[in-house]
Amino acid sequence: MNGPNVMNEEQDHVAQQELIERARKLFSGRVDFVLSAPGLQFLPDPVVPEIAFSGRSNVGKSSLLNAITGRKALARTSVTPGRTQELNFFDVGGVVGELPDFRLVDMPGYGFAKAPIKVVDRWRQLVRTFLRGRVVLKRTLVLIDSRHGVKPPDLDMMEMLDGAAVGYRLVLTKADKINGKPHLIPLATQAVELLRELQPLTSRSRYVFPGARSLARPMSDNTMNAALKRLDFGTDDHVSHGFRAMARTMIAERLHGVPEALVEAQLGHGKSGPLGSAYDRAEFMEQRRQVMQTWADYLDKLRTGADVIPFNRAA
Ligand SMILES: Nc1nc2c(ncn2[C@@H]2O[C@H](COP(=O)(O)OP(=O)(O)O)[C@@H](O)[C@H]2O)c(=O)[nH]1
Ligand SMILES: [Mg+2]
Repeated sequence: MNGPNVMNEEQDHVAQQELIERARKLFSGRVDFVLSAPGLQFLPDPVVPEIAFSGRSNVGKSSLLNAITGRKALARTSVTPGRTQELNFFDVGGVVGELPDFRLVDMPGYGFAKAPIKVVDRWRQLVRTFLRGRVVLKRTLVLIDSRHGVKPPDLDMMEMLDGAAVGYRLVLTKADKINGKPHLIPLATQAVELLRELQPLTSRSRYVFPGARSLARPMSDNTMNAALKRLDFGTDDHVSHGFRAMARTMIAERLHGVPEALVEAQLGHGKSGPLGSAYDRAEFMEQRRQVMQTWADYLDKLRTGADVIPFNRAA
């Protein structure tokens, strides 16, 4: 019955083991620091494929390089952000004295808060020119701190990579430092519709909710509260966080049959105990999606004062 699938899984597993073994052999061979290039005139000749590691200062580039190559201190890991302003090259594979199989490139970090404009400009110039002109650069890894997610400087980096037509993959670091689990919010069809309506109005921004003064920044935390104020709700009456509390109470009181623990899980309250965590898993996304849809339909009903025919478009 499950023959073909089992075969595929086994084949995948074998293929993966072979890859892991090849990587182990490769990295137990030559991995040598080549040079540190503070400017483009110092780059090694572009003669073998290169894979670059990029990310904010302190995100864990050097640590990842060390972990992949199995060396403790190949790339210097530092706790002083923004100190390295060089492109560091490492030969991997092959015999010393001959060309390596490929090179790894530890790129200078970005996003350091207190760097002078001149340093940032120099960084931008170096990285952009490197990305544009480096034909042997096959792939770039963009490291993202899992605790903070994608930040504006990371978007800048991805846009530079897009501009240079260099393919990239995101790597999440410091996952061991995350407290709790990521919080997923399924959207009701109405919410998706509204976002689609909004898109033509904000497509010049990279953000779904750009700032009022600058499209280059996300909306401020206070914008929703300011909007409520303009609607004449004083801060004693209502603040944006109150929508959560309102949902919590009204779903329990007015929408019968929705388990309390499911609502708690959807709000990310992550209560401990057998009930609290029962729904806090990916398998319950369908139930959680239904709660959000029922809630949205109920709110529509309050607004129109009558039952609404639910949207049937796929979210
Ligand atoms: N807990 C934890 N610490 C990490 C991880 N990756 C890097 N670090 C630490 O973060 C700091 C900066 O790392 P480093 O590799 O120098 O970052 P770089 O500036 O991007 O090269 C060091 O203290 C590392 O030990 C990780 O996955 N988990
Ligand atoms: Mg480093």
